[in-house]
Amino acid sequence: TEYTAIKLKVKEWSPEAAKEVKSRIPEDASVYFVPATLRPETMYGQTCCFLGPKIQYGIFKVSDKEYFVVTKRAAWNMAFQGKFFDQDHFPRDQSELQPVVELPGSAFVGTLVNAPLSVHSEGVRILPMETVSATKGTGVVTCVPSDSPDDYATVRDLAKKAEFYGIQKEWAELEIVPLIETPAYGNLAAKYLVESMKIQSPKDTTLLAEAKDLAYKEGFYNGTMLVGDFKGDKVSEAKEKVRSSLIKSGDAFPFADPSAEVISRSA
Ligand code: ZZB
Repeated sequence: TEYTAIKLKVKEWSPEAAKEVKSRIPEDASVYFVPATLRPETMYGQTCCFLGPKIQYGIFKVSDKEYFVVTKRAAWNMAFQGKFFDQDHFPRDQSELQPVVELPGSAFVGTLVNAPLSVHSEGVRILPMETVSATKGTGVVTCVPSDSPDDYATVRDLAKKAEFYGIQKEWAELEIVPLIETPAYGNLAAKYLVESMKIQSPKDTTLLAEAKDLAYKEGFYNGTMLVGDFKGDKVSEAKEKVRSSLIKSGDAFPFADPSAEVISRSA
């Protein structure tokens, strides 16, 4: 699967992560959470970024000034795509690729990051999502509740049970702005599908997989951009343009996940 990896720069650590990071990462270095997405054209609508609370994440050194937060598995894949080592050096063993810090996703919850292109330029929070897969992409998932049914169901649940999740309710309640107009599902496809299919919770995985498939197809084949530099373009055309522009600005890079479990479709 060919993803776009997006760089979400840390603005303020959660207290738990701050303790671990303090002595190990230089003050002047930038640390990025790096979600892998198949929908770069939806980055305008990012409202938070998800980690699996029980999944282990590493902070890996890219250069003196740059660090990435991803799963070890993703870092290993990135190492073969020119990250972390000198150009011609391919690591032979995972022991060559040690994280500077290793923590479960739960420790990062509450961290404030800058999400490129997002209308929420003040930043978005790292939040927990139980259904993140440790063996797909980077294990980091950027949240676009307008167009991803899983994300819509999850933020709704997080806001409803904020205390249970140990988060501030408002972190899960950033405004959901319309990004894409579709003939079948209106301009908030995920909300429409979750409500009309009566999806009750993020655990309704069978229905959510079906909703995701419908949202992908309708968005890609029939969607029109409502925001951004390519407003008015068909999604099928805007997708590649937004991707190129994010890569050109240094806010993203191509990332392949050859070993990802393929769930329902090919990109
Ligand atoms: C932003 C986004 C916006 C996404 C959207 C989807 C949609 P797929 O199709 O199964 O290959 N994702 C990435 N990594 C993981 C993970 N480790 N665990 C759980 N979810 C993950 O999945 C690719 C999409 O699943 C990615 O694209 C990411 O969410 C999420 F409007 O990024 B996406 C209709 C979907 N819309």
